[in-house]
Amino acid sequence: MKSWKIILSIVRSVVLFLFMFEFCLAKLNICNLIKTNDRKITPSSSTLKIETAPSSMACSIMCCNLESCCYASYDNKTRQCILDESCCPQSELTGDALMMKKSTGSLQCQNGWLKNENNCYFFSNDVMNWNDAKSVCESYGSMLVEVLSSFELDFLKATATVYDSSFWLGGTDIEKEGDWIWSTSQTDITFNDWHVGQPDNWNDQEHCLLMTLEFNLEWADRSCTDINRFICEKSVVLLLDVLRKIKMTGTRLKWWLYVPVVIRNHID
Ligand SMILES: [Ca+2]
Ligand SMILES: [Ca+2]
Repeated sequence: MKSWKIILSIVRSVVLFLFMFEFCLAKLNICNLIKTNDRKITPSSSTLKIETAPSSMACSIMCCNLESCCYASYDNKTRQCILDESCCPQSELTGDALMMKKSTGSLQCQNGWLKNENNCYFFSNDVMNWNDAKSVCESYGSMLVEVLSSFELDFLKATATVYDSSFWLGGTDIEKEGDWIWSTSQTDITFNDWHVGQPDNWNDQEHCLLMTLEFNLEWADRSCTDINRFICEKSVVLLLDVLRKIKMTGTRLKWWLYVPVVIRNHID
């Protein structure tokens, strides 16, 4: 009986540890800090706190945990951590310090993907029909792009202009004629950039959404079997995703060792 109790208490501790661990990481996830070497904040009226911290990482975390903090600086010699609410604080040159700006933007996109806000976008070189394009995006752990704002649209158009190509987007009315939805999220297309006179369901056979060069990159409905380039979209990789990947690839014994490295890569 006693050994059962011991096992139960060990299991409980492990579960609690894992829960706390993920919770703490989730908190860190939302705070990415961009560093500037050889400078420190000059204390001023916008300074929130001046504290002693054991490391620049600890100083970064203090800034992450303080909502009004925009910039932190850490002096390796004096161990002084200065938190400032200004996103453009007064600063001075000093060889032993570094400054860290809090960014709501998160980590980076993988090679070949472009970052805009908190999403990564892949503009294909290959051409294929709409269904194949959707499958390829899914095989990348992403979706055929869904355009939700003018900010996102401007980014997509600007990039498509550089590539000088038409691109499939993730919209379709294949399920019900005239009911345009984003195929992955199954949500109605409310924000749109249809060219005048589109969608026209020409020949009763146009059910897929193309950002087309023909209309200066405005939208048109086209036959889903047409062959075009396409754009995939996914959220930036967050630390938890990295963690899950490490766990899944079976390096279980070492994954907790990776964590400080992953965090350090981004803030130290
Ligand atoms: Ca249609
Ligand atoms: Ca059309």
